[in-house]
Amino acid sequence: FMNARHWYGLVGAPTDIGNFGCGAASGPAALRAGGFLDRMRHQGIVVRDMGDAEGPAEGTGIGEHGIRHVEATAAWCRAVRDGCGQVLADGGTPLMVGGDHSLALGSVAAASAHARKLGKPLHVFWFDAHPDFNTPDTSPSGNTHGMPMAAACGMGHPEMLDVGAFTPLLHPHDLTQFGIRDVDHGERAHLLRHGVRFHEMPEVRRAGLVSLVAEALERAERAGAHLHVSFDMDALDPEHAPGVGTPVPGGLTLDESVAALRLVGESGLTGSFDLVELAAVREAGGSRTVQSALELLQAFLRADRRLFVEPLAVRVA
Ligand code: EXY
Ligand code: MN
Ligand code: MN
Ligand code: MN
Repeated sequence: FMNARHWYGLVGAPTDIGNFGCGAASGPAALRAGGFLDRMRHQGIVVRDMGDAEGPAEGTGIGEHGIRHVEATAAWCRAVRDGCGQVLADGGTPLMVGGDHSLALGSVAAASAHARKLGKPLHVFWFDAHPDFNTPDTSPSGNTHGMPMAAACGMGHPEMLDVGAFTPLLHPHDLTQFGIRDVDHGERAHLLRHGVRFHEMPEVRRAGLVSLVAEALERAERAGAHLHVSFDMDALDPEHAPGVGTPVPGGLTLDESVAALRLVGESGLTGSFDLVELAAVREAGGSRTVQSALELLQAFLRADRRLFVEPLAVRVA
């Protein structure tokens, strides 16, 4: 018998095109150097290194639309879309490692196309200090890493809306955000108008991260959704992840985030996963941020129910 074990495909995206110069391009190499693949293999978890997506070394600056490097961002997102799409087509779970958060537009495009093929709705869990729900007219910076979720919901520059084979990629009611603590004025208007569930830190402190995640998992379960999880390292408090492009105090602890990702894993609902904004080069001294990233990924992978539901043994003729 050949038992096809569930497997994961690491898709690196070594770019900070969405927050140029923040250092997030070092993320994939830093995670590999931190021993991620060996550490998983020693625990019997199959993670195949699919290599790195490729894209432009730099962009063309701010256009008349007020977005920085929009064409280059879209090119990187298409490369990430194809890399993650290949893993999904081959029956694996993509682990996209960034790189800045604009790249999640690519991994979400792959997840949305796959969900549509399976006849499932797409649900997204977004762990982040930021909603990343800006459009060109509400963005204070013009940086595309603050825009991917607005684009996924069909709002933004045509170049970004064209990353997917269709738009919108996601219904805003199926987007749940955790750890939010830095929302721009116009962005908040978008979130409220479109009915996005964004759990800000005061609510997370009151209700508890795990219970909010459990509620969202119930919704995803009821909907029979393909769940895409996108973890921005700046969701963590800077104490646990100093090496990020846009740190914001008062974030999630590593422990509660590990507990939340363990619960997500146990649901067996996760079809694709991002870990982004790992700007390890920005961190003076040790590798606190890389260690946090390793712990988060390990918590999810060790708990992932898909690993334990042994697929039907395939009789090898
Ligand atoms: N909301 C601010 C902006 O749009 O420029 C900051 C965005 C930070 C985005 C990081 C990836 O989460
Ligand atoms: Mn983000
Ligand atoms: Mn963020
Ligand atoms: Mn709805």
